[in-house]
Amino acid sequence: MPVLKSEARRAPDGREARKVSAHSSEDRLAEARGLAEAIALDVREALLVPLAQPRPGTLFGSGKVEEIKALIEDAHAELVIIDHAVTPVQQRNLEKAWQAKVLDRTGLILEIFGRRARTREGTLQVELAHLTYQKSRLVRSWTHLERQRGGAGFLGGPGETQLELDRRIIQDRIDSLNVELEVVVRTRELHRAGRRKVPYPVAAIVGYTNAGKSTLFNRLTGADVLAKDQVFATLDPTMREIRLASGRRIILSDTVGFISDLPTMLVAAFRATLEEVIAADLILHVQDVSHPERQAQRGDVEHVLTDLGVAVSGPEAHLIEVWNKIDRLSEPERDEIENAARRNDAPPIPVSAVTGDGLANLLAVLDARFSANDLILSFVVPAREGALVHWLHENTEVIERSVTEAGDLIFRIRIERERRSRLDAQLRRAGLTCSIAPV
Ligand SMILES: Nc1nc2c(ncn2[C@@H]2O[C@H](COP(=O)(O)OP(=O)(O)OP(=O)(O)O)[C@@H](O)[C@H]2O)c(=O)[nH]1
Ligand SMILES: [Mg+2]
Repeated sequence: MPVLKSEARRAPDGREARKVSAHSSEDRLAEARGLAEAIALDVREALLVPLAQPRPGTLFGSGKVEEIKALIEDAHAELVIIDHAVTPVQQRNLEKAWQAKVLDRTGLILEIFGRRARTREGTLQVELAHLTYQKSRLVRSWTHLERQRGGAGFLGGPGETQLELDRRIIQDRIDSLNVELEVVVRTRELHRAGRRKVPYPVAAIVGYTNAGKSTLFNRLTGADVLAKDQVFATLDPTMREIRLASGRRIILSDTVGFISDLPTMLVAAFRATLEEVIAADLILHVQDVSHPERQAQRGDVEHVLTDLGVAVSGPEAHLIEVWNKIDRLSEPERDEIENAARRNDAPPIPVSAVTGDGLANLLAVLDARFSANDLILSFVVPAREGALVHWLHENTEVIERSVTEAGDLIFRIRIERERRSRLDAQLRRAGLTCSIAPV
């Protein structure tokens, strides 16, 4: 199955493309191959097709269409992936000319996400993105090929069979999905609110797909999340609690990776998941520094974060860059990276999630960041103050609790500085005005 990478500087309908990708053509082609392989497609051929003047009807000129047709026949390919936007008209014409199914970048990414979704929320989000995509392409008509196949698998992703439904029916389904998603998200938020009763801050790991987010997550939490040399290995967010050297507990979260030209409908559909990231107290932006395209990948991630309203630089930013895979660098490259990290205003942290290099430093930085705001307090609570004892357990981190001879309780707790006044109010209510003594 050929993977084509067209190099058009203009969108297929002739409008100026929104931006020229910062990634090199070869890298984009390799990435497209990786995307195809992520859903176990057997890639027979992968080639770059220069595209000086995209044709509205067929994207490529007639000579190219013929040339590719020969390739498809030789390879017995059933599917052609074009790593570029393809209009519904172009798709239909090319499918007819080639007698093969044509998929563009957005279609392929949606397919991968469809296969990876595990949770109810993930499934709903992917279906929503699929339908939105299909709705925007409703003009297409169906070739005999697709009618014959159908069913599950590649041609039967969520909603694929609904392509022939009219816009209104698709819209109805989109509306009901949105309602269902809202319920799922609200339930999750309730859980989150429950979890946050003990106020552990959250650090969210984000980054380009395959940067090593899950490997780092596993290493730091002792979890066993799937980490694989494959794009979009992770789709659903996972959270785990870790305890730092100072005793400070935080929650680490691992989530879906980003990719260049992430389809907007996918970002929109995953908004609820990504909101976990936005709500995090700290973002760890994991980057594969051994990747030739690391700067372009970093730009892509920052672009998505900015779109989501997350400040990536400046005083507002609560983001730390984690420069991963330093074990893959040569000695001089590694020195260069470490020097560059030191020169930076908000110093990035070079690590290797595989060898464990730099992780102690990363944990120390997290500890300093999260514990800076903590107060550790000790005080005595009379045994009769059951409500106060309950409140302390729900709202602070109880480090130690012991009982005096008289049966009163000695508490040693950790609380964030900003919450001190709430604690004072609770103590006053119990008539314990000046019993606090920092330890
Ligand atoms: N050499 C080396 N390989 C690493 C390192 N960290 C991760 N990897 C490898 O990179 C590949 C991707 O790792 P993952 O942890 O799955 O990456 P991810 O960012 O979670 O990827 P997605 O969930 O697919 O977005 C795996 O083959 C890891 O073994 C590292 O520090 N050094
Ligand atoms: Mg992952």
